[in-house]
Amino acid sequence: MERTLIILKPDAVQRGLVGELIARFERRGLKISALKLLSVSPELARRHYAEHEGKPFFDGLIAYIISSPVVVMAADGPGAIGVVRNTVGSTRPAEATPGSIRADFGLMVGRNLVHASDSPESAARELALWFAAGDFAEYVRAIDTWILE
Ligand code: D4T
Repeated sequence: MERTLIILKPDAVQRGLVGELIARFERRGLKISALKLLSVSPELARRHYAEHEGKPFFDGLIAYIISSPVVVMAADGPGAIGVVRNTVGSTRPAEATPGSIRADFGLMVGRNLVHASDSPESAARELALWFAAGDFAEYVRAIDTWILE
């Protein structure tokens, strides 16, 4: 079972899409193991996006992510990291596959609604950045036998 980090970015919160986007992950069969809404500090934003420091879009990216609260969650499931990336769609909404979140709700790369970890290493780093160990709920869903073989 894998665990991945998902951030519903400020545009998702401001546009009232939080419930609809979480529902997509739930309907896929993923299990929420942590969930919170918070205002992001510039320090946390810079640490999260450290790999992009120095790139031309970095300052705009930080300004965007701290501009309004975000909803951050951990989702569990077999192959969860890849499954969530596919559910979210390509970085540039204009190139995303119809049916993915970014294609269905977005137009521009700087307003692409959702972040999702892109590898096991990123997931481990990002989960530790956004959550404390005690934030995760370990539980069984009665419905799991109808989702997991
Ligand atoms: P995130 O990290 O937000 O899930 O997006 P991706 O994983 O899909 O894409 P990324 O790391 O390559 O980019 C991070 C973040 O930067 C914004 N961005 C990216 C941008 O504003 N302009 C650009 O040219 C690129 C490449 C969008 C996502």
